[in-house]
Amino acid sequence: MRTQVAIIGGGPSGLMLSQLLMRAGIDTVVLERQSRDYVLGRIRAGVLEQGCVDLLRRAGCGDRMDREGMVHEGTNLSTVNGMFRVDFKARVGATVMVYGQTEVTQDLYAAQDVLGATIIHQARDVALHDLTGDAPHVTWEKDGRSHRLDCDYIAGCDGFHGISRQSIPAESRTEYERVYPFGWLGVLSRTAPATEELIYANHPRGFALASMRNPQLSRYYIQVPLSDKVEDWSDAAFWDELRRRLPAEVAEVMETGPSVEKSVAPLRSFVTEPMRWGRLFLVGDAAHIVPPTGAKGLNLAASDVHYLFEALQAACAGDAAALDLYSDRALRRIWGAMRFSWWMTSMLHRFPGQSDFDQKIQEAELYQLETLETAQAAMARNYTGLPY
Ligand code: FAS
Ligand code: PHB
Repeated sequence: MRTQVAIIGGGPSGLMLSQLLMRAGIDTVVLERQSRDYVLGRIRAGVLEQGCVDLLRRAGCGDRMDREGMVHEGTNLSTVNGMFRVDFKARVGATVMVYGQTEVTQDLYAAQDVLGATIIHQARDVALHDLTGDAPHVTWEKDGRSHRLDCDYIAGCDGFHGISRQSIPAESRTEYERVYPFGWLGVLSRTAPATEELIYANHPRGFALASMRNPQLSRYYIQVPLSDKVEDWSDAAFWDELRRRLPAEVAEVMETGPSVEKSVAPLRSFVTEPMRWGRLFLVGDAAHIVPPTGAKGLNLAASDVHYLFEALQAACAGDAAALDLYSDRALRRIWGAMRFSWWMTSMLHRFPGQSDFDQKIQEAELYQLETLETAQAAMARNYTGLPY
């Protein structure tokens, strides 16, 4: 087999890149380790920046998002002193789209089907070869046989646990990491959202987040110790703890119900540099991870895709110079979102052993956000998306 761009990973990064390249007349093959149903069964991000929304529309995948997605002009934050709102529209003239990653992935798969994309699922033992040579290629196992795909370029879109980042020699990679001493317990429930917009709650018992997928589907999170497992939390215990952390006026009237999905996710900040090695280009979670507090994970994957698509389009037309700029260009925006996600996480969570001074600094940070328009503008600019 031969293609122009081999894409490792059939999550949002891989599918978005394949869709854009195919629409530009560039041939791709996507290699995905899991089944399609498995990929579509994941519950992850919920908030799309304007840049991600624009990219999905540009890829011809925005129709259902525009019909079913919810445009949010601001968000709420709460402390023990009450709840306040940051108005994105008023501060920076921007909004976000609330539309689940699961739906985004479904729309991308549907669009790829229309284009007749080659997406090989359950590709096992994917390996990358001759990345700095003249014959880059990918091999994998499937149906008891070995397969080979020759290509011009390889996009590593295979997430944090994928093979692509590991295919860059360790001595040629610099990795930056911060692991947070807590996790998020997330619940999806077929209940009406507690409020029209999200609530990020800073509480002495720990962080909580009230989010949603649509008017009948709510998504909630509470900070839990790293040692907690899903089976440690009954639905009743979750709802009780969530109500203790949300503002009383919200907790008293919110609808609860059985969880349709419940999971614990660890939180980390991670970046690997560079994002290019010969003919291999890392995209999305393969290169970076952010704590979900800033709703940046999926959105950073989108800006990586945007930059790499533009560079590959030029390279396939004979101008490979843009490929040399990809890594630095992507990392500039990645570090901006890395900082914001760290800032939101540091401001809103209870850190084990944090001092009274740390607590007062969190309260001062939140008070500035409540009372200073310039502080709100900075948050609004970062939350709705730094420029591409
Ligand atoms: P993904 O991990 O989504 O996709 C990588 C794909 O590559 C997967 O389908 C995987 O099966 C495949 N793969 C892996 N190894 C392979 C191999 N060797 N060969 C072939 N295929 C391989 N972001 C937010 O903004 N908000 C959130 O609330 C949020 N919650 C999250 C919760 C969890 C549990 C996780 C893990 C992530 C969460 N994220 C969140 C971040 C998430 O949305 C990612 O940013 C997003 O999935 C990135 O997309 P990809 O880069 O495509 O990586
Ligand atoms: C979600 O709805 O899953 C969500 C929203 C905002 C975040 C994180 C997760 O910051």
